Amino acid sequence: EGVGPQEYTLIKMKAVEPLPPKLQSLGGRPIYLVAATLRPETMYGQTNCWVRPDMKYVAHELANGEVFVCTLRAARNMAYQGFTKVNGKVDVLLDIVGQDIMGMGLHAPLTKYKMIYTLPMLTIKEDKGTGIVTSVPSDAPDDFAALRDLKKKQPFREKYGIKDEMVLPYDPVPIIEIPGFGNLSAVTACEQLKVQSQNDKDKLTEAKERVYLKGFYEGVMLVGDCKGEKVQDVKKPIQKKMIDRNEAVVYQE
Ligand code: A2H
Repeated sequence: EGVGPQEYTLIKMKAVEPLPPKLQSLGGRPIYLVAATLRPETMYGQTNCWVRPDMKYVAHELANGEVFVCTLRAARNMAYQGFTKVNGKVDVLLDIVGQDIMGMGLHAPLTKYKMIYTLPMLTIKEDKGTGIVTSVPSDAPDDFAALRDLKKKQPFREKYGIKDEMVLPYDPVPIIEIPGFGNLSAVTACEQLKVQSQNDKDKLTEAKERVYLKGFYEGVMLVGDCKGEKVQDVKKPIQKKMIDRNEAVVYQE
């Protein structure tokens, strides 16, 4: 990081009607919450989508008529990457905050869950990706800790208007085996380090260090077309499969 642009896969999560009140003026249009990820091969394990309740987002229109929800900062980057009608120009349709799209139903690619929901994550950064993050609690310690916080704390769900059925039925899905960490590496690492919550910053950093590199070199897929193959060999083919189905696009920043 730091030198030259970082390539992300933008995962397109399609809004399911009925739309939340703040988006209702866009009814009938193809609306996507878009999440930047470095791990397209983990999309089999998506359980929810993270948004930050107090963060500003925009709904903006692309050249192809689709509507993307993300930060204005990300929308501006997209406008210089051929996403919009006029190069460098963002067509903002709506200004919203995360809470306006909380508890929203989405269809996400590759996951076994028919519908997933937007849930609150308070540690999302404004200056990275789209401000929308897809959640894979099996393989991302941050996602596991944040999902467990919501599952454990009813008042936390209530504060953001999250219904039990948007959280409680969703469990980490075994999708990648990492030697020494089993098939739910983020859960294993969080247990080893006794991570208490999503705010346990130092322990989460350590948990990530334990699993990410090892996962890249030694992880093996347990699901999908690439079952049995190594993580480092399947990133590109799985990214391509989603792009070909109009479920993802490449995004740089
Ligand atoms: B990754 P890097 Cl399974 N704020 O996707 C906080 N985190 C953000 C973010 C933001 N604004 N935008 C993206 N991210 C997360 C999957 C995943 C990710 C797995 C394992 C590791 C992992 C599922 N969440 O990231 O600083 C997104 O989470 C490892 C760092 O550019 C994105 O990929 O390296 C990753 O951070 C990009 O972070």
